[in-house]
Amino acid sequence: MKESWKAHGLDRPGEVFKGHFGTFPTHLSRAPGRVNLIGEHTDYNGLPVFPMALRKEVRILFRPRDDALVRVRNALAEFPPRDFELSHRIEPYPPGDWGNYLKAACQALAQRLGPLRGLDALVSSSVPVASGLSSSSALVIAMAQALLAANELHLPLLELAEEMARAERYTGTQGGGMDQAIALGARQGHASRIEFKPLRLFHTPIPKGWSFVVAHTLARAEKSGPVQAAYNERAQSCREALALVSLALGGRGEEATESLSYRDLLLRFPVADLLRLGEDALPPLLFRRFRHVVTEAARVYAAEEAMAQGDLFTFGILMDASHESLRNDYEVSSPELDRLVELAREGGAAGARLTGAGFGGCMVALAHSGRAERVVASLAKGYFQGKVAGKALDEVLFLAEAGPGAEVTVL
Ligand code: NG1
Repeated sequence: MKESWKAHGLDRPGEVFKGHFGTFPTHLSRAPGRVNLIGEHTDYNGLPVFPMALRKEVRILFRPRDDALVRVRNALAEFPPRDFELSHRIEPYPPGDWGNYLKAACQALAQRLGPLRGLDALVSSSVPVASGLSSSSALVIAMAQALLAANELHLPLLELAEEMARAERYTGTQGGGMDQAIALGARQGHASRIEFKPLRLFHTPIPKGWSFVVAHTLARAEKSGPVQAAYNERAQSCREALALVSLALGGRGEEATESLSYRDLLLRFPVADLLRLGEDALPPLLFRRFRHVVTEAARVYAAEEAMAQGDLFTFGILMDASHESLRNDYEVSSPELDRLVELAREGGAAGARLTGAGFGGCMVALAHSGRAERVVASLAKGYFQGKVAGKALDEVLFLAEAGPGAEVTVL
C-alpha cells in the first residue's frame, strides 16, 4: 500500500506547492529509503550487499522551468529553502548542508548531459534522517529522476545508479553504491543482492512469515557531519589492508599486483586461507577490519541462500554474526545499537544487527511473523518507553515492508 501524504507532513501537497511557487506541480518523483539486511561496509570494497527498499520514501513534487534555475523547498522547516543555478560546476554549500545532496545530483547530470532546464520542487520525506536508512541517497535519486524527467531525458537504471553513487561523493562521503542501486532497482516483496563492477541486482522473494523489524536508536548518525570522518577512515583502512595482503601474496610467489581487489581475493582463496594470510600480513587493527570485510561478504551469499530456502533460523544466525563482527572487528556499533539488538533477541527475534553505516542510526531484526509483535513490544518497553510515544513511535519502530524502486509520475 502506498503511504499517505500525512506521513510526509503534508495534508494538501499541491496547495503547499502553489503557496511556494504560485502554480501547481506537474510531476511527482519518489525514491525509497532502504534497510540493509546483511552485507555492511562491503559495497565500497566492491563486495556484495543484501538490502530491500522500504515503503518510506522521499517525494519531490516538481514543475519544470524554462531557465536553468533550481528552486527547492522542504516540507520540514529544519531544511531551509535552497535555490541555485544548474551548471557543470556547482559550488557546494558548507559541509553538512542538505542542499548539497540536491546539488550532487544536479552537477553530475549537467556534466553528463550538458545544459539542462531547472525546476521548482517541494521535497518531503518519511525516511528518518541520518538513521542508516539512506534518506540521503533517496533524496539524490529522487532529485536526479526529477531533473531527467523535467528535461524529457532518460538514463538506463544501472547507469543512473552508478552515476549517482559517484555523484553523492560531492557531499564528502566516500560511499559505496548500495543505496542508489537499491533505491532505483528494488523489486516489491524482494530483497536484492547487489554486486558491483559491474553493477548487477539479483532479487530473492522474502518468504511468507518473515518479518523485519526496524528500530532507531534515536541517535543521529550524521554522515554529512562527524560520522563522515570515521566512515571514510574505515574505507581507507580497507584499502591499506588490501594493498598489504596483495604485497604479501607477492612475497609468497603468487602473482601480486596493485590492482588486486577484494573480489579477486575471495575468488582465489577460501575465507579461512584469507584470514590466515591477513593475520600474518597485517597489523592487528587492519587485520580486524579485513576480517570483517571478507567474512561479511561470505555471509551475504549464505544469507541469500538461506532466504531462498526459507531458512529463517540460519538467516538469523548470520545477522547475529554480522553484528558481532561490526561491533568487535569493525567497531561501528554503539551501546544503543547493542541494546536494541539485545532487546530484539530477548523478544524472540531469530537474529538482529545494526544496519547502515552504524555509529547510531538503526537496528534491523528478523522474526517469524507470529513473533514480530513480541519483538516490537520488547523494544517499545525496553528502549522507547518514556522517550517516544504514539505516532512518533511508529516512525522509529516499525515492521519494514519491501517496497518497489523509484519512479516518476505525471500528475
Ligand atoms: P547509510 O548509513 O545508510 O548512509 C552508508 C553508505 C553505504 C554503505 C553503508 C555501510 C552512503 C550514501 N551510504 O549507508 O554505501 O557503505 O554505509 O554498509 O555513503
